[in-house]
Amino acid sequence: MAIRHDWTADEAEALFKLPFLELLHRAQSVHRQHHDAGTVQLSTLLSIKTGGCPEDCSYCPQSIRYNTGVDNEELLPLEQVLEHARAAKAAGATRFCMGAAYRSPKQRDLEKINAMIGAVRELGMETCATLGMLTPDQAQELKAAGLDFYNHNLDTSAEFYDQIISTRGYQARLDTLQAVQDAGLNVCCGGIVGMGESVRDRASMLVTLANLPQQPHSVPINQLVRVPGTPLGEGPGVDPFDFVRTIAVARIMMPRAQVRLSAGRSAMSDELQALAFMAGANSIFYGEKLLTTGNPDVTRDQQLLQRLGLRAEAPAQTAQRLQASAQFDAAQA
Ligand code: SAM
Ligand code: DTB
Ligand code: SF4
Repeated sequence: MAIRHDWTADEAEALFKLPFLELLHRAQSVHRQHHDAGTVQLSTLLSIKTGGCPEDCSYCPQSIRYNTGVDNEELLPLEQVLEHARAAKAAGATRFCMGAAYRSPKQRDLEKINAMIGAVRELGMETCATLGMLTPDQAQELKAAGLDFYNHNLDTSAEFYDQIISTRGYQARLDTLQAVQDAGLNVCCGGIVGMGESVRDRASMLVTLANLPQQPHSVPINQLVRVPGTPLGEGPGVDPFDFVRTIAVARIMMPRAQVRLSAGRSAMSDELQALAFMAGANSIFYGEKLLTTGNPDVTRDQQLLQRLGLRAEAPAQTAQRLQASAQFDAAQA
């Protein structure tokens, strides 16, 4: 089935407005054409550089502008990062994602991070980093260091973006994504649900993602974690069905992507998470911590997968998936 890059916001919004079970059925059908519906990929996050970020993203506990109790820490030493990666691998994760609270990385930090990437890759895990905005040269450097994925979220629609962040524009996000794609890195890009955006905004963000020259390989759908002290620290929760709808529409519009049920799982029931898998999510963040906030513990997640008869993606499957996706990209180019 061809991948479409000509989605309109009206079409996407119409998907959001389908009766819930109809939408779920369509998403599950697309999911089964492109994926093994019994497998969920596990990614573990580590904040390698926490806090003190100069940006003003309204949702983020790591911005220096908000009083959230998150301290400004140094970049972690290589050995400490490796210890976390080894533990993540032993617990069953196949991807290790290193996050840094940067607007963009400085050259001397990038050199240290390159060494981390090389060492994590030697463990036989997929590597992912999220370090803020990149120049084309920096993206190529990360690729040469052995990076598999770069995470850089659009977070919301172009129309709503300036309500959430004032210190950078949407185009800067798109430019980094282009640099990442040009460097031959796999793109991990998604957004946050629950920041006060409209259904049209959710549709518009997914249209931007799906219509990129190459659709993202990974699409994290985060439910806003309200952190006290941030401008979005208080407010109503999102309707759980609307959250699941966002996953379903992402699945339909980006059939080959790994759609990740990302932040916010600690506040979700097992039944809601099962609905998200039904809607086509096939990846989760796995491990007790996201970057600064909590995540369900591993035994709880292992039990959840077992209760649902789902399997964690095995390392051999991970390698096959990466290879198949590289072949697909080459054929498309
Ligand atoms: N500084 C880099 C950047 O902004 O691209 C990388 C790290 S940043 C923390 C990565 C992503 O985490 C954000 O784009 C956002 O989607 C997500 N995130 C941050 N705080 C969140 C929150 N409170 N709830 C849900 N997602 C959040
Ligand atoms: C993504 O989309 N979500 C992750 C990861 N990419 C870097 C981060 C979620 C952060 C949640 C808030 C925190 O723990 O600080
Ligand atoms: Fe900084 Fe990233 Fe948080 Fe924005 S989301 S404040 S860029 S760490």
